[in-house]
Amino acid sequence: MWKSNDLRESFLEFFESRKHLRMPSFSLIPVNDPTLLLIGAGMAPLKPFFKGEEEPPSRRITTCQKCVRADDIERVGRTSRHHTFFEMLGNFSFGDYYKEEAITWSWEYMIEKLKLNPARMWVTIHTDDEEAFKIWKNMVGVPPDRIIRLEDNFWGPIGLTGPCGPCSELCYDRGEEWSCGRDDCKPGCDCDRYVEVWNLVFTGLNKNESGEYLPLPDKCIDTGLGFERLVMLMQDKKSPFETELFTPIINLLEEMCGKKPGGNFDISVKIVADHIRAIAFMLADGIGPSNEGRGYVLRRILRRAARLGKVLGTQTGYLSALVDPVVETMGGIYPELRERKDYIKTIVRQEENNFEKTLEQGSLFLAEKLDLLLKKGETILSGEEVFRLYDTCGFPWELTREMAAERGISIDLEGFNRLLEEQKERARADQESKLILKSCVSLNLKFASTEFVGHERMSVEAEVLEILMDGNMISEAQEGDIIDIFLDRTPFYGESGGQVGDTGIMEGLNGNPLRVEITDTIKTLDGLYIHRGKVISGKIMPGNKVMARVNEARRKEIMRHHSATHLLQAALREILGKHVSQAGSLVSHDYFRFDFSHYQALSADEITRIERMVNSMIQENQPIIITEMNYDDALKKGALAFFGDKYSQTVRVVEMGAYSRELCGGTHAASTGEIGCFKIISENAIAAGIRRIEAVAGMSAIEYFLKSVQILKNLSQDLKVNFEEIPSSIERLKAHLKESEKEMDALRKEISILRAYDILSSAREVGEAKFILAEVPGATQQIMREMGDRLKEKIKSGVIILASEVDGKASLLAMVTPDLIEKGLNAGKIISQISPLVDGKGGGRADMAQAGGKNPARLKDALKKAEEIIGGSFSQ
Ligand code: ALA
Repeated sequence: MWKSNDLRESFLEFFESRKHLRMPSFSLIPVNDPTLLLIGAGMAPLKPFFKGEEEPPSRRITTCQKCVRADDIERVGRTSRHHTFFEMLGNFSFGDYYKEEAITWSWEYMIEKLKLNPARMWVTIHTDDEEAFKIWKNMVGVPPDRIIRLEDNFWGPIGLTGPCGPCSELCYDRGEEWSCGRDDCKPGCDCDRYVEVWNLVFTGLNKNESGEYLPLPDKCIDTGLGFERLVMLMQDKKSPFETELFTPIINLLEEMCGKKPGGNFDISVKIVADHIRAIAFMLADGIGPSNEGRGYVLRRILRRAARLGKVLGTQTGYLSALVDPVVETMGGIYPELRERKDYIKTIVRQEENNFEKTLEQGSLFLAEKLDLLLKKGETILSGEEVFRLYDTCGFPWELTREMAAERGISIDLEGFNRLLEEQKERARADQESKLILKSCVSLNLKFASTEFVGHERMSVEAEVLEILMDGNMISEAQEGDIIDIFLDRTPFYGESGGQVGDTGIMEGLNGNPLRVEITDTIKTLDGLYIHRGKVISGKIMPGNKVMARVNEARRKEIMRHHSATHLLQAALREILGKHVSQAGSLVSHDYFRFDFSHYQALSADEITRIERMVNSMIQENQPIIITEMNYDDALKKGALAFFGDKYSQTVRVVEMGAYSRELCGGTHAASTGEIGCFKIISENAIAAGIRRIEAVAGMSAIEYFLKSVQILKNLSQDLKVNFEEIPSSIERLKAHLKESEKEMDALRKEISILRAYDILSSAREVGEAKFILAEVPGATQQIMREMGDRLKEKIKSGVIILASEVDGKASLLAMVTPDLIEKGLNAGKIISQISPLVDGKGGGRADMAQAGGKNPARLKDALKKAEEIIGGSFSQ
């Protein structure tokens, strides 16, 4: 029987022997593709190669790609073909071979290599694809009645835009017993009889932003063979969950919760086994649970699994325990799982704990709402409620939907989305305008790229190619206009890879008085540079020759900060561990931030050690060497390649002595010494398991130190001590303050005693009992209690009601002696009856109760009411 590892290997070898370059799986995080949240197909990371935007390292590539798809999450566990995490085997051709090879090789692999029974194979093609029909029939020999034409055999694009085309699928007939029984059950049916194992896409089109399908420069092939399904077939199992990919997880899970046959037990177990793989792989690739984007996908999957765990009867901590079998089964193929195992487990554990709290609060709240709806006979939970659960309890809407559905109630998703949108709108507007520019494919520009000379030079003579204003092409711009300029070449670095865009100036040549102040530079996904700026003088039009000059001082500071991020990353990996990997960054001229995976806050000691290490790397003054090389060679040399870095056939490797070697397209100082100085200014969490360091380098770091020293100097002058004595001096002041506060408290007490005596004299007497109702302006709740206690000492029997106003707020206090409690008086009840008069709420014990309120103007009314209550109950 085929082992899963051997199967994976046999596929890759099969295509290697057909001259394909085997590449390791790409990260689950898409690079430079704002239309895509996660990698969900083998071809997704290769989009630029299909589109001809980047040169592939080979015209034939084969991979086993990690994929996550969360759109069909509800079907996971119920069918044998839905998974959130799965592996996709694929062979790809970029303008090399086409249908004939793709089809015949797929057959050869399935029938000759894997020895699957050809009598059980069916194929589907796109309705109009005569070419594919002929190849299947004549070259492969599939009987025509087993070639099914399907209208929807058209694949892609993945994400909003990208390569796509008609496809052809290989299906394996598992036999009558798997059929749904419908008369028209055949390949393409939704049931489990005909398993679609391999999808061959004849990728000839690209869908653009306007929704048009345009031919790609070259015809390509993209195939996807579902690995889990293949293992299922080759091991003759009922579903992938019974194969060795899942059984170690399922066995442990059943051991933890005790097998409970019947009900939804089996399905829940499968869902959890599926989800834990997605969780482990996403965390390993540096995605941290959060409320945005892919972080939210992860959080949703994690919370769903955590909740199911509760249903299955497991203990908290069970999810993190399930990470072990995932790492054991898959860690050999995907070493990132092994490297980050502890990190993954810690984050899962933290999320589980947090979710437990959320779940308790949210479930109670939701149950209440659902009860109410059911009572009223309604069937829809409003968008506002769903949003409130999401916003205040961190409840994913999908979970609300599931829990509501369990009680026959649906949710107003539209209303929820509207509220969510409103909340995000403002923050997004800015980001969006940049994104549109970044992916400006709809502009119809007549040129394809901008030559970037900014690695070597800070100024260059260039030609203006196009000018945009508010997104429209214009033929001329005047003084005062804010415009976007395209040049044939530029020294301006365009915002990308975390580094901000350059600013500077463009000036006319040959006496042309033109002057444009450039305030930002953006790089589009197609590699065009957009210079945004304001015309200060003269006119600008396409065809003008200009001198483009980067603000050099600012750029040099940016370079210092960028180089410092590399040293920081090296130091973090040295001091915290190799699980640290970059999760994002922003490099500016006056500070930078660096996001990375790590499970807990850094200690003060760790921060100092990191700062020392980076500064000593700076002082070593190692040259910063940048080389262009082949992507594979770079990885072989151990260069760190991270999210946000662009991959292509040739990559830039930035080396700083022996400390750091990273793939990076940014601009850098010439040597580490140029960075000058480094200081961390803050460290905190931005998502579970993702930390953010903000730091300064170069002149900004010097300024930071100068400013800090100035503050110390001022302090030392104020305190009249020298620097070293400042802490002890502050300690003394603090002790002094505490002492004074104590004295003040004692004085307050004394005053309240004196006032209590005063009040006592105003007490009304009924037999043995004394009734005290008094306003004590300025008395805090604490003082009122003191006064109450004093008064109670003085009277054997009675009721005390005090009312005060402090800082515009009302306070009330009631005390009742035990003998009167027996007679039916109750301090708590009095307070709960009188506090509404001052817009307050309160209550307490029978002998003592307090309340605050917002309306002190009605304190007198409250006292009056108290008098009535007391009088009333006493006379009873
Ligand atoms: N890209 C194709 C798929 O995912 C092969 O099915």
